[in-house]
Amino acid sequence: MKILHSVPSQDGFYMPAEFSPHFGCIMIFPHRRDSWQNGAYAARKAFAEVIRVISKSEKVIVCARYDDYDAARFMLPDNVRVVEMESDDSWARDVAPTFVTNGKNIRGIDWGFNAWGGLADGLYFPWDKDNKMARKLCDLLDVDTYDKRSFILEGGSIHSDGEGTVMTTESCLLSGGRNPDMSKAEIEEELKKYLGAEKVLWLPKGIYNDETNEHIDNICAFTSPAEVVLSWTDDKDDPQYEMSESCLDYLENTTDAKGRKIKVHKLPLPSPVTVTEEECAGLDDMNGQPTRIPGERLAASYANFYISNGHVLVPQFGDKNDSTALKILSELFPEREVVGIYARDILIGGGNIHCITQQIPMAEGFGYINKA
Ligand code: KQY
Repeated sequence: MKILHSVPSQDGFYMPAEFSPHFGCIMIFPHRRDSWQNGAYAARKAFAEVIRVISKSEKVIVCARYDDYDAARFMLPDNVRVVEMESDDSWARDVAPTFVTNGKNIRGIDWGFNAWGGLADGLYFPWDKDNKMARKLCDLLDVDTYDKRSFILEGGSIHSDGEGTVMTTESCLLSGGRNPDMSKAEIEEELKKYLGAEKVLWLPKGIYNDETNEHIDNICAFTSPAEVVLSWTDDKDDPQYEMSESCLDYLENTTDAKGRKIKVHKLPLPSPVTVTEEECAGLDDMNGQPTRIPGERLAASYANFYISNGHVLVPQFGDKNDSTALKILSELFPEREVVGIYARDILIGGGNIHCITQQIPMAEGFGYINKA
């Protein structure tokens, strides 16, 4: 594994779309008692279900802390690789490397991670174990690594169509806790250089009360080049309405890197999901402060799905719109099986299925272990 100080796009590397073939997927076994209620018991069951489905069509590598290794090994299928690795929490999307490819090989990007805003508005302290994971994972996989720790970025804040277009949100990437000394134009330039993109789409907003400063992966996702789903509500009294509307307006008035109009499919949101008194009681406090307050609205969205080689794994909330979301996504992914997974116990941690997964693209020059 070499540490690289060159620039991926200049080396011929780019970030492929999530719907392109994968070698596998990285996940982290949950443990943090102020993120996951009742010692992460329910979250572990939900993660295990996600892992079980993904592992049907791609290799899953699960990082577990020393203390959790036995529990992870016991709960997870034999074809899943469990490796011991320390972490602060369990958001592989944000702390694992972003992988780029030149069509033959893959490399990882090691971005800086500061728990979604550092001392300005980050969600926990310290975050040093999480910040080391991308490099450790590149080492484990034996892929060369771009050192970009000077730039704060989480994987959940970017989506790529693999054809030159990357999407993000202004609310997240221009937030004061990430790269406050850089202008929007400078941030855009870094995204283009590191993700091999020619155009960055800046959606103004994300999901209401999303504690990541509104990651793109909760509001909008590519389902194919020039085609996206956008989280949507028709309720004009919901603060989400204006947020989604501003994104729709933006998407309808722009084109992608290839000059194509973007086809937008509205993906209805579930009715607002709020955390209960009982759930809050199951969460440890964080440095003396409650992690969540009963009645707090969680950032529930069906757009936080994961596209594996064989499936699309979609969060479900016990809501009347659960089946509508599955139907819409089934039509958009006709070659994959669309599977709903009850995900309230992941949502309580502050994210969902996409946030706990990070895909490793397929490449002919990479494959250090047998395929799933
Ligand atoms: O949504 C994500 N990508 C991560 C959410 C982190 C929440 C921490 N409580």
